[in-house]
Amino acid sequence: TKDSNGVQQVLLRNPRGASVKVSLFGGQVVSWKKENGEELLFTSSKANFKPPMAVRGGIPICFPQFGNRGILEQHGFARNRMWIIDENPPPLHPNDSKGKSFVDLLFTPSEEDLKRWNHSFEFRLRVALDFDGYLTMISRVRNINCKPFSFSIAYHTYFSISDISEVRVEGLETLDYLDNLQQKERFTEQGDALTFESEIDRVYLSSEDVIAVLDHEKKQTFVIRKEGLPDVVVWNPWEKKSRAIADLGDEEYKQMLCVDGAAIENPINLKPGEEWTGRLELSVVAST
Ligand code: TA6
Repeated sequence: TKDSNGVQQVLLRNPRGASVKVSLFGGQVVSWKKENGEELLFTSSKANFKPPMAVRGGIPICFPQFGNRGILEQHGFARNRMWIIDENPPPLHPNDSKGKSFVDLLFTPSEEDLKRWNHSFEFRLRVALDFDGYLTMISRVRNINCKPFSFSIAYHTYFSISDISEVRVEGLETLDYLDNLQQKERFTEQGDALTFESEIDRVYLSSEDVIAVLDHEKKQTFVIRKEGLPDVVVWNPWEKKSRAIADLGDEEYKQMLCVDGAAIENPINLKPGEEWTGRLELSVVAST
């Protein structure tokens, strides 16, 4: 299918009617629906679907840089580039295909990109939807025999929630985190579950556990499982910052929360020919 700007999208469906839509622009998941058609990812009503900016919502991939402390644009360039469908990807484990509908995408740097970030790599992304509606994203980044390089990565996941003040996040309780809103960077989470009453912009470090995003009103919980992605970004712009974001409605911060599987504190270093794999699995379960 194509979106309103003629950008190609791939629609994945499972036998129960759940679906995932992936845009070739940015390799961005733009929709993940339950079998009852309920959309699970947030997309801003003011999102602009015209390249070269990433759509505000879904799951933009921040690569090869997270944030704006580096030589590249905010969150790197992968989300602002056209990807292609990878017709003959190197095989993954059979479990990554069995009973799933999936698409394999490929991103390689353009001449322009190489001028700004002179490392030749292949970024292969598999997006898969399984029988139970689980969404899995597997990233494989390979250093194509150039000098060693390091990168950061985040699956910038905009969860659709009913009301930010009714949401809790479990699994981050005792972790250290870097706070993007304060000068002194590193803190340790003291609380039990994470709740929200103001802007939050943190990177929780070395989270090995499963993360749960509990939406009290919808009585459902997003479950985040990840491998190779030790950090977790938690972001909500809240009211003041939302007004400064052109492609986000002033009140929409109430219906979104970003909880991103990421590798930020310790960038991934690849020697020539080496490949890194990062895996994110999202599911949603009914909860009381
Ligand atoms: O979540 C971390 C963060 O860097 C925030 O500071 C905010 O800028 C957010 O990402 C969105 O970034 P974007 O470039 O997509 O507007």
